Amino acid sequence: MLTRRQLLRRGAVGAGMVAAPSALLRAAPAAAAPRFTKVPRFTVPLPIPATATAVAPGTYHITQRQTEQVLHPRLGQTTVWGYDDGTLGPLYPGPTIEVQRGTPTTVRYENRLPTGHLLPLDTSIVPEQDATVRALTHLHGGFVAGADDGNPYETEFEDEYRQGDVQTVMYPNEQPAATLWYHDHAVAITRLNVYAGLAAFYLVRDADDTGAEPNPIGIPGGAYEIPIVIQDRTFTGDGQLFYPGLDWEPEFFGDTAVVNGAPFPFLNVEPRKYRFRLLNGSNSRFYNLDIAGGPPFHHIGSEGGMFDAPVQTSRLVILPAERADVVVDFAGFEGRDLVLRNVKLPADVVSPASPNLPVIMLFRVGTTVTDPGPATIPADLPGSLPDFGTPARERYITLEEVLDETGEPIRSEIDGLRFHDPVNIQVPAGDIEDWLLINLSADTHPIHLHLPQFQVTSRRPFDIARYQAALDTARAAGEPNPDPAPFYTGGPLPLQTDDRGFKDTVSANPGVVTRIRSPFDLPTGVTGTQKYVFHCHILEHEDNDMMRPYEVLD
Ligand SMILES: [Cu+2]
Repeated sequence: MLTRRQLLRRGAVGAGMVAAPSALLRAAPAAAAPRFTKVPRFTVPLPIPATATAVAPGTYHITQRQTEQVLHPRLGQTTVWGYDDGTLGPLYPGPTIEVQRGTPTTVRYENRLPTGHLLPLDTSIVPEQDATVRALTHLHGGFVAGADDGNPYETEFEDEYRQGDVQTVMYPNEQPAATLWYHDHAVAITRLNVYAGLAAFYLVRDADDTGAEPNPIGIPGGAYEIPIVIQDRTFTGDGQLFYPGLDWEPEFFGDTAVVNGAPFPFLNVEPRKYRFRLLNGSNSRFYNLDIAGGPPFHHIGSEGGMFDAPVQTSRLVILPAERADVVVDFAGFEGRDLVLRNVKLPADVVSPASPNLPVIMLFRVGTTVTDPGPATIPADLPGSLPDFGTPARERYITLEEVLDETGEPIRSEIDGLRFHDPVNIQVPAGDIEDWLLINLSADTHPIHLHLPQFQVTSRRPFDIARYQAALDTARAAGEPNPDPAPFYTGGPLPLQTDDRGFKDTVSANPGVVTRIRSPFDLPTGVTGTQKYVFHCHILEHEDNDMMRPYEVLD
């Protein structure tokens, strides 16, 4: 008999079809409505995320609340969870926090969510089987102290934020201008909290990357700079968010592309250059974006900020939590409708995604230009090629999927350990380390480190079976993970285009050792042991043990 996973891999059924019937019954109205709503394409405009209003210079009060929002007229009012800055009400996606490099931000996050979850919750993977809604906000990509990071190792579960609780954090904003995002990170329910809507942009600006037009870099700005978060969702027959349950699913893939909160939107553009700050905010889905018959992407930056120079590409692979800063020039495409597609992934990037989601949104190119903007794509950008020098040490880190006796995934692990197992990685502050991500599973995992922006230095294929055998022997003897060097089956693979920049999330492909070189500096004035996590950013994996603590020792 085929397992659920095999069915998914064969594409025989969509994610929705494997849902526990109980969740469907609970979500469906008494009258026989269709199970799922198919939302028509390109009928609503792309929303531009609102900008958060500070309560005082550098100070924000953000409240998590449940609300109803019209994502698309076909859906009616959809219940979502949003971030409320106190002036605009709760929003999905949340309001963008925009800051200046060098000026710290204080944020007070207050949980005013219901105590019961909006979505089916598998309590079997939650500490103490506690079904109470918790919130915990993480600044993804932020260079911050452990206590301000919003990670579930620091909070040790019992200190996560229940209804009425307040999380207060300070973000120093010492880092280069970059596209960061804040999103929920409560242990074992992150996938549900983010799916319900708790995600928003956080943009760090500096004297070059002002966001205005013109600017010293010569890139588009003002109304021509647009943050775009791509997510996938499935909607029930009555227009509500559908999430399969009640059992943990190894991945979630929706049938509807939701961009800045709108299903399959269109964006009217002028025939000129735009800057799009792309974020994959999906739970599990990877995208390989292209603009069918349209202009290429000029890739200008990744998670850590700007590249040293743009890279032109017609395809852009973006995994959960990755960001791609791109310039797209619509000149010469006057009057055209251009579809942003999601095409087949490159062979080395492996995902069990089903159903496919081939269409994301539409660019409707007008015929007139209000303001011509930059005449050319700049040849030089203010970033640099990462070059961290000689590492103090190497760590061999295994990525593994745990299967039950029928071959069905029951959880994922790092180093053969679960999240709550004792910490095994402690890095002296200021050290540079190479982490070798040894992917023994069948799928690609986007691995995210809290704290640093790192460099991808190599990707090399290795023999999974032989390494696994050596690993089993080592584990039986209580020894650490073996060095993968004797198990390589070839030389370094070509790096991916986004490996050029500073990264906080990297695709670790199956059968490949992905070597990242990372500095473990702490922000100015931060002393003492700092607690962080690193994890797979497939949220279903992260929630079910593909996350580990690590410490920076000062
Ligand atoms: Cu994963």
